[in-house]
Amino acid sequence: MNHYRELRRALARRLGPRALIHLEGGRSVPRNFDVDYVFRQNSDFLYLTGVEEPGCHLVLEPKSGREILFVPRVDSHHRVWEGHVPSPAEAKTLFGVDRVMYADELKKVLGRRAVAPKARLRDALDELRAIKSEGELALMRRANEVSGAAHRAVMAATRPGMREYEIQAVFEAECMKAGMRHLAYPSIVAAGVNGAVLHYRRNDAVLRAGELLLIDAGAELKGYAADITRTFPADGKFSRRQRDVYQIVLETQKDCIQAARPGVVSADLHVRSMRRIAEGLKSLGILRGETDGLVEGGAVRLFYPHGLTHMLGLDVHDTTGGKKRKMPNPTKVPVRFVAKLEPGFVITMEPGIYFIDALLRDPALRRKHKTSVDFAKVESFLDFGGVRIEDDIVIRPEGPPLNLTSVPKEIAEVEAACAR
Ligand SMILES: [Mn+2]
Repeated sequence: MNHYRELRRALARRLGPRALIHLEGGRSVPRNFDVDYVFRQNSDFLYLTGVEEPGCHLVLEPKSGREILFVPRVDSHHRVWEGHVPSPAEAKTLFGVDRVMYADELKKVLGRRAVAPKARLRDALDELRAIKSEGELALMRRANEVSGAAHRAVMAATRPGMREYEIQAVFEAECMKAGMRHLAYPSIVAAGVNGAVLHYRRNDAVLRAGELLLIDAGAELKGYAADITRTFPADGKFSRRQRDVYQIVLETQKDCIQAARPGVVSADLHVRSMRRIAEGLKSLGILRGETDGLVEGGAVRLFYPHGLTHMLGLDVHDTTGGKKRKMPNPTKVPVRFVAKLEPGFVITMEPGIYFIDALLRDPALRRKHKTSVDFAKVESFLDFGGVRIEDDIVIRPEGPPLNLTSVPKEIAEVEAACAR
């Protein structure tokens, strides 16, 4: 309760005493006749209230310190079908807001008074949401613990012959059993070559012996996301080739995690990861030439085409921190998330190596990178799929970040977690 009140006060302070803040929560969206999509509250509304019910509003009046939560007025028909909905009196204790009214009274309260322009409110929220409070970190730590346990359960339960969705069911059942009924994003459960499809969503193929399984999945708690990826062998033992590629990704990830400190620019970390991966692929004989050229010329991107990191919070790709934090990309590689890391940022660390048919068989790309890439060697990897390892970390004022994710990732640990 207190943590939400503190966040509301911080927003009020930021917008000044003359502002009148009105925030509308999410509304139910119909899926088809009499059926709504599973409701997920608007992230800003969750940030300020923790209220997970649809149809609510929040009004803050910084000058008087007044806070009013508006809840929908429901009739007896609604109660018959949907059950009890908290009354204003109940909502007051439930959500720790001084005053609760019905949503149909909103107009009466706002009258003709001007509310803070949307862009100003947006920016203030983005600035605040970038730095996680202790209360938020506690929720994120818990979402990560439960998701981590679910990843370990998946390693223990997976066998060749299972469908990807059966493995998905293991993950999601573990989260639900621990009380987390919502996922932070649709689970990616990708066997073999599907691991090279970055946003794979079909999850219906059979996992075969000798293949890797890549699972990118996380639960959310009060809206706060965990975003974790692990890649492990279907039969519990890495092959020589799988081990070689995996080790490059793992070393890259560990190196970038320890380098994530306040003041470091996220884009520089991305370049750091590209260099590590370029060197690893050189050691496998897949890439050749100067590392700088491989990074700046784009050859590495054929095998590692996504970002190293993104902000994490109430959105799985969370706000990048508002206008004040915008800065030019200091590197020569295109990257979407460019920010100086600050204490209290929660970010992911997720390098990967993939053998993506659509890129590696593209004639124009083959011509462009023919001196940097041994395409004959690449052919023998087109059945490989991909490896990604992703943890969630908190930037601390000093020293290395706090890693929220505790799931086996060293080769020996992964094999032990997969032991039959
Ligand atoms: Mn991620």
